[in-house]
Amino acid sequence: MALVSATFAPACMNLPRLDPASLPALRDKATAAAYDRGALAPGIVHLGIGAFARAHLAIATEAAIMADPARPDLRWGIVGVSLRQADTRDALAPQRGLYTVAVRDADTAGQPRQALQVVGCLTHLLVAPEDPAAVLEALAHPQARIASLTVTEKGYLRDPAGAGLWWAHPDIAHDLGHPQAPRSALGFIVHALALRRQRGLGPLTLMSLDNLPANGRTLQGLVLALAATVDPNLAGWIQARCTFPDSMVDRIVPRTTDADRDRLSRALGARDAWPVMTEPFIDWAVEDRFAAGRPDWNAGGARFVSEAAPWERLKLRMVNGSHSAIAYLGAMAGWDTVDRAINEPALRAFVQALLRDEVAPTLPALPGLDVDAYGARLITRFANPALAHRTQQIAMDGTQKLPQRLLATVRERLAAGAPITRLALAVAAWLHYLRGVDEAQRPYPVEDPLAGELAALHRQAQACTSVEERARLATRFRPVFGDLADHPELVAELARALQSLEHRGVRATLENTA
Ligand code: CS2
Repeated sequence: MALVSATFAPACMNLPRLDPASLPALRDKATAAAYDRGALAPGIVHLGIGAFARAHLAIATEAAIMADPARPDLRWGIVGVSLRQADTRDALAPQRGLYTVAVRDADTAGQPRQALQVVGCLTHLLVAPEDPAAVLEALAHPQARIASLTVTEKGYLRDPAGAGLWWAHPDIAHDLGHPQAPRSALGFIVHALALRRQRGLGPLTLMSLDNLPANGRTLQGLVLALAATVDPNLAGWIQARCTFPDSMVDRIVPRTTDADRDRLSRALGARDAWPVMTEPFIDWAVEDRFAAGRPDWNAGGARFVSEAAPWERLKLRMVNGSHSAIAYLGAMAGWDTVDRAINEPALRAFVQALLRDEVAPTLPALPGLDVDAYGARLITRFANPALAHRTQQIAMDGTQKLPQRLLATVRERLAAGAPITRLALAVAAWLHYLRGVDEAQRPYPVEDPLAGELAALHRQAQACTSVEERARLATRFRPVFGDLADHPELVAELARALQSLEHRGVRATLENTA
């Protein structure tokens, strides 16, 4: 399913298309690239060129290119790769890769406002299934220095039954047999690194920008495992020469809607087929371990750190943990967007207490970080009325998200004998969500790479005779709960929360829990 339809709302149909020729006329409405785009080298190949990468990596890269306006750093053009669909390329090719980022929030009177920037550093767009050889060549280009990824949690093909690569996944089997035409991000990386090695080219930095703990090291483990199967010497070469920095990325980037495109195009004075909407906030802590140089991303708000793990933990548990809690509770209660949900006093109080009492105590002290202020700012970010971030969007792929967002915190607190009531309610909200119908009986699809397994779990749960039995059964779902199966306190807390969600509903449960 295409994320955004290829049609335009009629209101902006008469506007000229955004492209290099239309740029000069737009400069009073948007800031825009002011360097020679044609001279950009293809220094970064980005796998998964979705909205997030275009509002985060590309914005920081654009700033880095222009850090010294007298001498733009032209090494860092981005080649954007879509691993599945052609829609991004179809929308942006007629615009020669130009697109607009709208930074949205509300003014002091609560009125939505936006600042527009036309981004120039995305120079090429490739669609992997159409032309896998072009993707391999982009990664094996002599001027490529960094391969970055936002392929979402499920794109790493980690084995749901344990650690390591999911050898049984059909894409892995396919990629081992088709070095010239891989399908997975891992397959492209491994076979492109083999080409670089054969051709005597320099190494790449492989940089994951996904919301996974130890995202770089995780990627490294998976790449090396696949490479060792292809050729043990290749794995050795990668190990010795390439780097895999860990990073924490943070920016809320909801899916662009047709209404967004229309409104943006009218404000810009040119039709942009696929702009990106985001918040003013941006954060990025990345380990300074680059095998072949890097842009001066400081200029775009990045921080280079020696160890990203504490920042990842902070962000995954505070931002993403509470985001997922809001998503499941909000979706069930019919609160369609995050700002709508967080303006419910009971939900806001619940999230504040969750962050303060159950998440913050598990975080390491970080230099210069006031965790209470971080939490307060997060609530303000969630309340941004100009984003309309849909709870159903965040609810997707729960099996891939819950372990690092909520259950890692649960595990630590249980080990320390600390209460988990609010964390358990968030997890129970996910279990409750799996029934596929909200409190107003509106059905929705449960989108998850393990949707089949979840449907089976749900069916088995229906046959249980008590809520305790259902909670215990749920904790045995290994991809999410791992070694927490049958944990008595977790089972008891989940059962209590489920009982309340099912019989009293989201609002009353929250009023009773915060
Ligand atoms: C969200 C994230 O969709 C989701 O799962 O929690 O995309 C979130 O908006 C970003 O990680 C914020 O940095």
